Amino acid sequence: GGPASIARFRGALVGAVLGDCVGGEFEGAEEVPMDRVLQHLNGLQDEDRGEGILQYSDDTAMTRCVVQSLLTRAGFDEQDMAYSFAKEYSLSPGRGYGSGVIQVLKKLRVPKLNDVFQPARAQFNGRGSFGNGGAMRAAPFALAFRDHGDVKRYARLGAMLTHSCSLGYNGAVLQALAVHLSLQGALDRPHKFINRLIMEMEEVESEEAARQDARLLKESEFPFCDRLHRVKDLMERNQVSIEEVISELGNGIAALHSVPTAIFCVLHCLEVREGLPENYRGMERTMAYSLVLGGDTDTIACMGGAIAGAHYGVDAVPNAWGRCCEGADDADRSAEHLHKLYPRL
Ligand code: 8NA
Ligand code: MG
Ligand code: MG
Repeated sequence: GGPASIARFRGALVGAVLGDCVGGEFEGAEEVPMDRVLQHLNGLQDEDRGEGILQYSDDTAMTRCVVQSLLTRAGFDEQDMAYSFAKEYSLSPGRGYGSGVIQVLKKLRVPKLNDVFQPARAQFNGRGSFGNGGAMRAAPFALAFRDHGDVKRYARLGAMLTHSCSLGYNGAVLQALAVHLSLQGALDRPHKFINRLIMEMEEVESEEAARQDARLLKESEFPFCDRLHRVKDLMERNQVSIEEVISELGNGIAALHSVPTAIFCVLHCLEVREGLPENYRGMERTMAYSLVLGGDTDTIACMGGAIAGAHYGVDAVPNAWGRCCEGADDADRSAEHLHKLYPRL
């Protein structure tokens, strides 16, 4: 489809659910052999698979809250979104939430809380969380706002409801921007795409709060820009090993160690790659490649799935895979609703 087509919208949200559901199998695993990944993915083709449906985790649970809040409030409403996260957690606490964020979600379970950003600010002795929990749910902001300034602004605020450290919320800004650009067709020119992200993040990371958090955590001055430059270096190489990707970009639960990784997975898998099945197309390659990296596989595949889905569109998601994932149909319908509301030029 063309820029911001309905197929791209649906691909973004279905791709995110797919990544979360198929990635759950390997979450926290240190090393994941490719044959185990392929076995897992091939199992999704079985019409009468015994394992049943793959459940979604916190990534999708919170993404659904973001979508519902953006739709029902027709825009960003921090009180509504915060309460929606808290309610979802209390109804379904066993979705694999990070151990820190649970405390925020419990405090947010008060309707009409005066300052909904306060519980997040109290995390980790006032430093705030740098986990990828803000980034994992950032895709819908790219589907609700057309202007890239709005995408940045609201992705940031939406993440700050649980992640007040700039290394947490700026990961959400980066993820939302990647989905935004992908929706516009920007992945047709991968080098331009990565340069654009670097340029955007240079502006984002020059803010004083970001500089201060980077210093405090002993990161480089522009941590996300630095990682995006590494993504660019890896893109320019013919051969890249899994070990190098992990050591250069990371595969952990920090936004800094997972958002640039997810972006790299998508970029790397735009082309046919050795070691991945020849019958796989871009979407399947992105999923398989995110899983062999190990670590926070559900979240990396979820973020990569959203960016890749916005590029390839929903038709690139194998039907059998979609049918195996809890919440895929729902994500598909939500994407249609968001597309109807997407501001027209
Ligand atoms: P979070 O805000 O609780 O952060 C996740 C974890 O990161 C915390 O529990 C801490 O260990 C650490 N952390 C974050 N900020 C700081 C800080 N300032 N100082 C010290 N430590 C810090 O939760 P979240 O919403 O960011 O969750 C992120 C991930 O956790 C998601 O991938 C989600 O799926 C989940 N999760 C991951 C795994 C895994 O093995 N990778 C397992 C279960 C849950
Ligand atoms: Mg999860
Ligand atoms: Mg995770």
